[in-house]
Amino acid sequence: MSQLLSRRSVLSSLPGALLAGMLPGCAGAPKPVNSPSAPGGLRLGASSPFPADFAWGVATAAYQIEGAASEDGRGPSIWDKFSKQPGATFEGQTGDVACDHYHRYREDVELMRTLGARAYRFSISWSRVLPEGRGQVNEKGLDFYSRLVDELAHAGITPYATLFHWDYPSALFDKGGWLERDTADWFAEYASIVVKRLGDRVTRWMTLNEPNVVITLGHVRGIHAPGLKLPPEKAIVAAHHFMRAHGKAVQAIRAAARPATHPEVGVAFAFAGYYPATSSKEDLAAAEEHTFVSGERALFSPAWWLDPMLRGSYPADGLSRWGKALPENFERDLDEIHQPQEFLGLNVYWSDPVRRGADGRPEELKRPPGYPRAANDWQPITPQALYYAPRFAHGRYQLPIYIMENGLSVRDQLFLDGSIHDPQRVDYLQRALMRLADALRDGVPVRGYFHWSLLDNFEWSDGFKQRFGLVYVDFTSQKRVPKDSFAFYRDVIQSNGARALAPTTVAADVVSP
Ligand code: BGP
Repeated sequence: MSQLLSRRSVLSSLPGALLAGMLPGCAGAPKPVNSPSAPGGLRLGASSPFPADFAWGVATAAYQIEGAASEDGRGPSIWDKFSKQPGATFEGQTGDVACDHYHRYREDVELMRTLGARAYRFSISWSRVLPEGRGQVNEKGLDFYSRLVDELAHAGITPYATLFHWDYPSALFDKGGWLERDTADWFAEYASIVVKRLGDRVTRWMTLNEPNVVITLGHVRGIHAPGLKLPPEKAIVAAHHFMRAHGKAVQAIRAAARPATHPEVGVAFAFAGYYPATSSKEDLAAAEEHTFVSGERALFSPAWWLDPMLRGSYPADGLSRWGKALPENFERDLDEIHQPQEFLGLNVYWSDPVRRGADGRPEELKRPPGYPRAANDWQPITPQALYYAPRFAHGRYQLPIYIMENGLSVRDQLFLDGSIHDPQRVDYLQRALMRLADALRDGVPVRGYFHWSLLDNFEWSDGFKQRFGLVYVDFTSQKRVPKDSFAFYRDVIQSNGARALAPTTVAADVVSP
């Protein structure tokens, strides 16, 4: 079942209670809108607003690229187990070998050096470091990350490390996983071990990647590991523990890091916000308001997760719907969850149009038939998300923003001339960066952009079917071939963004706003 269900169809297939009030209210065709500072149509020679120290980067995650699943003492994670269940992933594919990055990391760092990447976001496999999730440390596992970090230093690339990118240790899942309150302490212990070993060279840390996706797809819909189909009331408890794990890990990172290294800590959140259907002030306000509604869709919504972490309280609308499901005395945990962070990481792939409805409430709109989409179907082509997500997130949380993931799945193939031509990705990347530039021009402090992904990789329940890389990977030979988008992004980085804003005729209306 699972691989046929697109992961982003999540919102339309949640259980009844979560679904109510979430479907598009109307099929009215929205008028094209342009971002406030950048009218569509012809753009000529816009100047680059990207700061000189902008973190131009690429992103990956451990289980999706490393392989070496049972080598050098690594313990199993829930993804090792889940991907081996019949029907769980596309064609039964697993991350056992993936991109074999564990053995080829030097080659991959060299690719990044050629790209001119200034920063690399990768994740650490918890069960490679602690095969049982806690207790005995696997030094060989830590050594791998230490070698990787040294290699990055040689190449002049700044490491941005994520401590948890979905591969929860199986041994701890057997002890209750995110439903168990102690999971927060287990995670903080692990964070401390990693930071003690790598913190002399790694100073940018993310606690969690997309906890809202883990809970929604892995604990409610069962299409991601661990494959649970919990009632939403239980998932609310698991989400609360996730937030406590975040808070405790932030404290553990700061305690384990040497203060002189000035560690910066944040979270990477799947930020699926909304954009205004027209350029009217009313629609802009409706889109912003709707982005932070939690209520019925609490488990996926930014406010449900980020308000406790960054403002110290659950949002009122979500609380009135789900308050009874929260653990007793949950208020006592809020100080622990609410920790100072240096930045907010957003993973931005798409967003939906909203206008101010006739009844004064925000109203979601359907897209016109034939609206362009990525190869994975869940991602409509909406580069304007790169303007509105950082703008709205910064407006509410007042933190510097990083785009920690953004990219496009394309049906890439090797052409007769030996190259991988991926004009869709090049076009998308340019449009996305133009919108991000608009956000910077409008004063949003965006500190970096990480393209998902460096390499084609194991895309969770879609296996190797979805290709997101700037580098094509032949999964039989493990040969890497940089795509046309690699060369484009290299030029973008070299020109500090100017290449993406170079004189171009933009058919803004092709993808509406
Ligand atoms: C994000 C994940 C990434 C990556 C990306 C692409 O949600 O953080 O790990 O997988 O999405 O999406 P998918 O793998 O669903 O195609």
